[in-house]
Amino acid sequence: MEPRLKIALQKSGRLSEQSKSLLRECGIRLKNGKNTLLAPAENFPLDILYLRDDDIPQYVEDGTADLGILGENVVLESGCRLETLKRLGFAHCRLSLAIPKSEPYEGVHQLQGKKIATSYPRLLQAFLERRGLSAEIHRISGSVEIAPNIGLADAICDLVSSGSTLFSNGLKEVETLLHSEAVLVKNPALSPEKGALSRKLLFRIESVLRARNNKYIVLNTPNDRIE
Ligand code: PRT
Ligand code: ZN
Repeated sequence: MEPRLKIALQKSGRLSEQSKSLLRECGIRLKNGKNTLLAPAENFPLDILYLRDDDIPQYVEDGTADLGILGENVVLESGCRLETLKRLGFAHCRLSLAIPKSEPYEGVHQLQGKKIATSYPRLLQAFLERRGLSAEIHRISGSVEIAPNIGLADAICDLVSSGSTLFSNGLKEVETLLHSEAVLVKNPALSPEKGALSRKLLFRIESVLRARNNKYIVLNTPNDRIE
């Protein structure tokens, strides 16, 4: 039987549409199986596994999926051993510490011994340790930004893109731990056949990204500079 690759994508969320468009731009026809967990592509030996993004690192590490597309923030927080093949240029965000706007900020030492709410306890812990600090980390899975207002925490560590969520909750960004974007990851121990297929897919993805990038440069070059 011909080998097939299995790629894990986020089922529904911020990464879903762009992950699927990237594969479509690679010339891969995806079926519109809305409620299926596993859907075969029609013209490439690829099966799509639709998961919650948090589950993707584990599935790829243990080989249930060969590849995955997810935020680098989730890869790093998971601690799973995965190989990052490519940064994909979408879903840019940063993981930042924020405190109430009304408080003065004099430096990271100010967070020593404070209560910090986050969905990224490992990355936060590592950041604090690198600075010789310790804090009371409260792991919460959603609506982290309301924690200071309800007295649950002195600070938060959360993903930020436009900054409007922090702003509307009366918070200000004071430290950036990580800049993240969507990445393509791979199980480090694929069979030679699957390794060859994944190189073929990566080659197509790289061509799509290069073409997108060129288009971007042309669109942003003043007309009198285009030969
Ligand atoms: O259901 P599932 O578990 O699969 O999805 P999820 O709810 O855990 O993740 P989802 O879909 O919200 O995000 C998926 C990935 O998108 C994240 O892991 C990041 O890699 C990336 N990403 C990019 C973001 C953001 N930008 C982002 N702004 N993820 C979350 N946010 C949230 C942030 O947590 C905060 O609540 O948006 C809010 C801040 O946005 P601004 O624009 O107000 O600053
Ligand atoms: Zn998630």
